[in-house]
Amino acid sequence: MVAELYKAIIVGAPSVGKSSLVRRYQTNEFREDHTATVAADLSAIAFDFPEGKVVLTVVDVGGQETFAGLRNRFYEGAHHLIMVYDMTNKETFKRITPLHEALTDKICIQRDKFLGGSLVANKCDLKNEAVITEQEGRLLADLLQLDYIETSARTGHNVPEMFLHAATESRRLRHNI
Ligand SMILES: Nc1nc2c(ncn2[C@@H]2O[C@H](COP(=O)(O)OP(=O)(O)OP(=O)(O)O)[C@@H](O)[C@H]2O)c(=O)[nH]1
Ligand SMILES: [Mg+2]
Repeated sequence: MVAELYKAIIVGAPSVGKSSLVRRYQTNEFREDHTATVAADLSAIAFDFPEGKVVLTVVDVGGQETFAGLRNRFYEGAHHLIMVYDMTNKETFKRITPLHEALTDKICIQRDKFLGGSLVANKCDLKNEAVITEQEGRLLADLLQLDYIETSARTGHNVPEMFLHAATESRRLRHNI
């Protein structure tokens, strides 16, 4: 059976843990060091839904790149938007709204609907150091019409759920279900 193909983009300020989330999902590893993603990294994640196979291409856009130039084409044709901040770093949270504004101008809008997306509060293993509360996160998610999820690339908490959600929501958008 032919797989359905979808594209998700994962964006946010530098060092929030975008690449770590992808790595945790793909290889079940975690690295303490930070190597800035240059331009963007692509990965493909396959899912078996009862209705058939789904392949989600994940475009992990380097944080520097995201804010340096929105002229690039990484965003085009995306079905799902994953916006990540670091719950221990207020600056990364503040950058979500302007980034969302810039992206909604840029990303495909189907049938006058914005694409679905998630607001990801990463580094929840450091919850005792968090400066953004769950309430603040949920409020912003509601405002931007994103689904709120707390994750940790370090422990793996909610990481499979986050990518499964992206695939499920992408299907929903296409099939109008
Ligand atoms: N404690 C903790 N640290 C994390 C977590 N996720 C990532 N990190 C750390 O945060 C740093 C940045 O992680 P990256 O995944 O490289 O961040 P990024 O968002 O891809 O950064 P850019 O590619 O520069 O945009 C690294 O030192 C990681 O070890 C997490 O869930 N918990
Ligand atoms: Mg990266």
